[in-house]
Amino acid sequence: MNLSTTLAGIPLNSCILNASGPRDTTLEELQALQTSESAAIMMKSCTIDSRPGNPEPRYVEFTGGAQQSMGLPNHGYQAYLEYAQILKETSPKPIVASVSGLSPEDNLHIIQAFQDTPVDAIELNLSCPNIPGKPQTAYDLTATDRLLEQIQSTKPLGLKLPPLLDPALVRDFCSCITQHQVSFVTLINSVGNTLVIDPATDRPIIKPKHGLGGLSGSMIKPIALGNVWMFHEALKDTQIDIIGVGGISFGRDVYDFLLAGATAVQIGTAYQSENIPVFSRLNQELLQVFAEKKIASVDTIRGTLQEYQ
Ligand code: RRO
Repeated sequence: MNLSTTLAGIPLNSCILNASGPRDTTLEELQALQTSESAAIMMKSCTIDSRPGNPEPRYVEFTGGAQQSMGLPNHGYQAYLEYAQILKETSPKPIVASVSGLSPEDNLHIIQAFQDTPVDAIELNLSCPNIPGKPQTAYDLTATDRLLEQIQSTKPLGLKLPPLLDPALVRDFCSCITQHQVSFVTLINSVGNTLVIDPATDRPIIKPKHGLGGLSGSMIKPIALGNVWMFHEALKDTQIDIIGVGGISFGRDVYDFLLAGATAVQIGTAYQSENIPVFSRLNQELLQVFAEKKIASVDTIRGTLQEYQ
């Protein structure tokens, strides 16, 4: 019995890794991930230039989830080229760059820059909800198609997507990406443009973007799971892998995402609140679920969710 999997041709010793965003911006944070039980090192989404991000308060946790509008704080892509080099010198653990340029040209430039580096894959983030004046690219299929057409990557390329809330949208999206060289989709980014009001002040709890921000944590798990299940249906005859992310707090949650068709999962909010020990806990809990259900491997259960007949 083991938790290993293969994502976009890359062997992973567990199906559980960190999500881009929490605790993956600095070299020190990435080094902590390197020695953790996270199966890979996902780096913070990067832009051409370093950014301080949005004004605070910009992150709040509450029962069942969190809301944030971080605003892409990162050190600029050149720092992550360097961090990947340093990380790879001490360990072969897979490294995934996350690219979130502020324009199609920026994305093409950054993806090109990562080609001659030791990163194992690139996750193109088409779904950051928190940059005022910049809509989430993945909600514009024409723009997405145009961008994918121009990308040339020898590294496996994945797309981080926002929730798509109807099977017809999922089918159209999948018809588009199967025309291009996409190796995996990561489902889902935070649920964007949500509003939480603080009862003590009658104001939004976060400052940026009129109080609108991305919702994450256990309250979004059914949305994420529905997206994985819809994409699994649309992509099952293709080679495109699915990474599930959204509200995973326990081993049982990981198991649910595997049943719905995920090849691996990412941990965001739970990693933010629990830090590095979350990965060993989730691996242990998932092993326990596998043992109880006599499951030998991730491969044997992926996408096997049984519907009512
Ligand atoms: O940095 C952020 O505000 C952020 C990003 Br790039 C993203 O992709 N998703 C999110 O919820 N926050």
